[in-house]
This record gives sequence, structure tokens and C-alpha cells, in this order.
Amino acid sequence: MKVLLIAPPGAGKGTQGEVIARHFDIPHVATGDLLRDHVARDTELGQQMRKYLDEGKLVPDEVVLDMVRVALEDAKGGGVVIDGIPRTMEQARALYEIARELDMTADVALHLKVEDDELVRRLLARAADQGRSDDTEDVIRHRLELYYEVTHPILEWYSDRGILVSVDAMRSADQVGRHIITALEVLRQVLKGNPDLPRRSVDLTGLGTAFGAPPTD
Ligand code: B4P
Repeated sequence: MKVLLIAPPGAGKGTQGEVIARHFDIPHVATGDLLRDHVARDTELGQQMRKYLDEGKLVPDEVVLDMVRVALEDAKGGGVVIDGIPRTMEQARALYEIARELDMTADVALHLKVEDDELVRRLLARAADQGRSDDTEDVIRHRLELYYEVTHPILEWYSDRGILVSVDAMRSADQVGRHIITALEVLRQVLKGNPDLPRRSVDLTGLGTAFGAPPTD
């Protein structure tokens, strides 16, 4: 299973990326974690990237694309869950080319849908808990603006490719995780039987209420 996670900051990319990786026993590649690791180790790259992270700006494309190429080469032939990239249309196209070269194109682009107030609430809660340098209210707002400006439009591209699956991530992390694993398990079975099946994007955000769960808003 090769999964891309696309979501605004605070929607649960890191959280659900771990759940998916554990369930399918595949590597979890999170560009944010890789960048923060460089900063924490004070590598030359980390020193150059610290300012971008602190200010909630996107780091240069080539930095994250190089990281993800190495990770995809390591995972070649197996599954992988990628969280944090693509964040721009340029990254989406470049990632697709790298993935094609390595025969590692995504089976699914998983979109976690969460309302803005909840995103801000979660990130401020994380700030109190972990003190991440980019979890201040001003920087969170900036990261959100950036998401809607340059990342959100990529969803349409994945939708057109027929691999977009949208889930309601307003529920508890456990509920969201169960929902995602169910959807991915179904997809895995379908693809196992016929990997070349023509694909169609699917919006599962109304699924909980359709089966009697209370609405989240
Ligand atoms: P990321 O590390 O990707 O940061 P993020 O968008 O905030 O997501 P994260 O995974 O940490 O949070 P999550 O939603 O899981 O990027 C950080 C920075 O790195 C960027 O601003 C940028 O500078 C740089 N960067 C990374 N990739 C880049 C790229 N491709 N191009 C350029 N620059 C790049 O979780 C947030 C919080 O919510 C957690 O505390 C979690 O516990 C909580 N939570 C999750 N799900 C929940 C739920 N269902 N209910 C309640 N709380 C929940």
C-alpha cells in the first residue's frame, strides 16, 4: 500500500501516518519530522532550514524532494506512507515523476478534512504540550493561509487522477484511524484482485452520519 497524506496543519497527518504505517507494517516518511530532526541535530541543512520552520514557511522544494527520493528508494518494491509532501503543485508533479521512475506511484492520496477552528485548537494544545516553535497562534494562522493558497488546490489534481479519498478527521484520533484503516483495507483487497482497475476518487466524509453516528459540527 502506497499512501500520500494531504491535510492542513493539525489535521492529524503525523498521527494517522503512524497508525497506517503500523497497521500495514510499512515505513512512515514525514518531511516535517525529517526537517525537525536536522534542526535538532544542528546539521548544516538544519541550520539553513530552522528559520523556515520557525516562521511556518515552506522550505525550498529541492530539499524535501531530495529527502523523499532517498526514502522512496529505500522503500522501493514495498509500501510506504508519505506525510507532509506534496505541499505545492510543483512538488506534486516532481514527486509523481520520482515515484514513476521508481515504480512507486501512490495507490491513494488520503485527504483529512478538519475545520479551521479545530485545527487551531489542536495546534495550540500541542504548543502547550510540546512547545514546537511553529505552534504559536500567528505562525499557525500563516501555515493555514499557506495551506489554502498552495496545498489545497492539489486535491483537485489527485481527484482527477482518481486516487483521492477524503475522510472526516473531526472525530477522535482513534475513530479517524479506524475509519482510515477500514477504507484502506477495502482498497487493498480491490487492488490485489485487479491492480490495473480504473480508479475513481471517493468522498467518505459523510459516512459516519450515514451509518447513524452523530454529526461532528
Ligand atoms: P509538518 O510536520 O508536516 O507539520 P503539520 O502540518 O503541523 O502536521 P503534523 O503532522 O505535525 O501535525 P498533525 O496534523 O499530525 O510540517 C512542519 C513544517 O515543515 C512546515 O510548516 C514547513 O515549514 C516544513 N515542511 C514540511 N514538509 C514540507 C514540504 N513538503 N515543503 C515545504 N516545507 C515543508 O497533528 C497536530 C496535533 O493534533 C497533534 O498534537 C495531534 O496529537 C493532534 N491531533 C491529531 N489528530 C487529532 C484528533 N483526531 N483529535 C484531536 N487531536 C488530534
